[in-house]
Amino acid sequence: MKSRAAVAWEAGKPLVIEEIDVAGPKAGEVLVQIVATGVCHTDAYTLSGKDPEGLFPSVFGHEGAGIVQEVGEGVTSVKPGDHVIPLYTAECGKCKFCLSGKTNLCSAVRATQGQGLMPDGTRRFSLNGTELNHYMGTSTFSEYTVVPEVSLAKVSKEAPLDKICLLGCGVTTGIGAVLNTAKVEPGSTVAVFGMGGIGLSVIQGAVMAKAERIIAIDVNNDKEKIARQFGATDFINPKDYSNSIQEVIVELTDGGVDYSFECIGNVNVMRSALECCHKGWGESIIIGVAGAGEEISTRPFQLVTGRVWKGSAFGGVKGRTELPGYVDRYMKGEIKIDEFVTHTMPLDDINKAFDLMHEGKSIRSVILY
Ligand code: NAD
Ligand code: AHE
Ligand code: ZN
Repeated sequence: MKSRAAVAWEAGKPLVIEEIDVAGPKAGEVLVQIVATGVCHTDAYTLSGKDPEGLFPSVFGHEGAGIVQEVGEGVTSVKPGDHVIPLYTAECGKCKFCLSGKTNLCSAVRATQGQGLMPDGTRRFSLNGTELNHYMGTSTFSEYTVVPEVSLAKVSKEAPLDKICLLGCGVTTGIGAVLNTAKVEPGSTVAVFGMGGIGLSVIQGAVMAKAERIIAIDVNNDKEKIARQFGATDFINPKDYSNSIQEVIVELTDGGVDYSFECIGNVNVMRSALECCHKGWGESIIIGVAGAGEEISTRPFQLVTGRVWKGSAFGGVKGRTELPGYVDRYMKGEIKIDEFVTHTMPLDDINKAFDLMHEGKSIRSVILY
């Protein structure tokens, strides 16, 4: 079938709207009509050429929601008409990772996913005979996409797809990092670096966890208002200080924070986020994605003296099991999503969504097909 899609032909170049060919779902696969998709910084990161797994040409997008159109042989968990959120972290329930009870990092389709392929090693997207790579197992920048059955969370049909698409990445990642990865306790002091969709979701998670003090840090002063609306008690712009941001935070918090979260993808800020943690128990969670070849560093003494460095992917959330519950909690008013959507636009304007993100003018742009 034909599908309108935004194609990434080359690193660093704008996406091009094309009418691509989408082949039907094979065994274990599902054809989904994407109704809406958010644009996450990770899409911009891969488009920049800094992602070691970045492939061109590709159909990006990983924060979508849609409706099942057709299922391949053997698919039993979803049927045409079901509302779904594609998952870049699959959940097969059978692999070593899923069975461990220790992680959400399912291995069922991850290897082929990173190579831009479906699990059988082939592609479903092409244009004039040229094959296009899949991306993160989701490719939500195409109106019609094919994904593995294990990469779909079936959710309530009552929920608006143009909002719950953000549970496909940003909102879930931030809340999950607080509740699953850090397990923030009531009364905690928390520092959050980067006030994009991820950092604001961390703030939302910290409020849910009943953190007492939530310090938002961003180099863009325009982010202060929304950070406080989400529940930040303090806002700090590192540019306002001559000493390091970790020194500023340690002084402000009588020795450091209980938990910090890096939501930018900057390895220098990752160091600051670790070093602003309290001696003996402070934990720092890396969420931001850094470019190929970049490395983190700190004095080992920081860890010897009790600080802990952790990372979090998709907030440690097992998508098929837990995402339907996140959707229900949104419907009950317990999770905020609408407040993240600062812009909506048709697919034709998708490059504007990237511009707004780079200019610091948006939290989330949602593409409506
Ligand atoms: P975004 O671009 O919307 O927000 C980033 C924010 O960081 C902006 O407000 C910007 O002003 C601020 N910032 C930039 N440099 C800064 C600095 N030196 N100090 C303080 N603030 C600074 O991005 P996003 O969509 O919220 O994504 C954030 C990061 O999280 C990206 O690296 C993205 O790839 C990553 N991410 C990771 C996961 C995961 O599962 N681990 C999931 C989603 C996104
Ligand atoms: N391809 C990159 C890694 C990118 C990365 O870390 N992705 C996050 C999700 S970002 C969503 O916006 C993630 O879940 N990672 C775990 C995984 O299995 O990919 C690289 O460096 O190679
Ligand atoms: Zn994302």
